[in-house]
Amino acid sequence: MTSAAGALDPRGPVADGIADLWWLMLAIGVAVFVLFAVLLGLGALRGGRDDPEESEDKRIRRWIIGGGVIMPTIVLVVVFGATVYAMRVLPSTAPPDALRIEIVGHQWWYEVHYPEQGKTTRDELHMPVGRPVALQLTSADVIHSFWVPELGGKMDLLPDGTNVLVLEADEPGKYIARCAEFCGLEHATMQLVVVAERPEEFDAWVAQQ
Ligand SMILES: [Cu+2]
Repeated sequence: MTSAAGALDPRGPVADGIADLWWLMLAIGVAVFVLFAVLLGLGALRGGRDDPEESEDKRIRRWIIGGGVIMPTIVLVVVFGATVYAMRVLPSTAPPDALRIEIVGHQWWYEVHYPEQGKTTRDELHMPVGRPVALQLTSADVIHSFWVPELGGKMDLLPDGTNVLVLEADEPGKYIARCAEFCGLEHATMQLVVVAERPEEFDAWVAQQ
């Protein structure tokens, strides 16, 4: 079965970190929206009846400093902290036990090469579950991008360099990697099937002709 679950149904530790950050930002966004909707409602109901004891100046300062400085600072610090934490979850260099896979983007297909296994495939990537894979991404022509929402973030395939994307799948499954950078007429059809399988199944696939 090919999953169409998306980034909010993560199937690996890297995608987990990204999804957690997304939910936190959604929760903060909803909380801020509700708070301001309530304040707006209260303001409308009170109809401009102000506390006569409080000077205009003081009131303005309270809203500007509280709503315009303190609150955004708290939100930004929390989001910044959570982002830094999520970035620590996302490996930027390949762990030593990672399986190395080279991917070359072409108009409009992916060439997949396993240097240690001496295997090459087209538009199909097999990976063992529970082990990080280090994808070395490059392009033979224009800029493409590689994205498996259930497993991790997006990474560009550049013609003049190699980018490394580390992914890991927790459970066996099939996922679609889509090209996420407009690369020409058939960009929309450019995709690759990711087969995450148990290590023994992966070894059997490698052993196949
Ligand atoms: Cu494309």
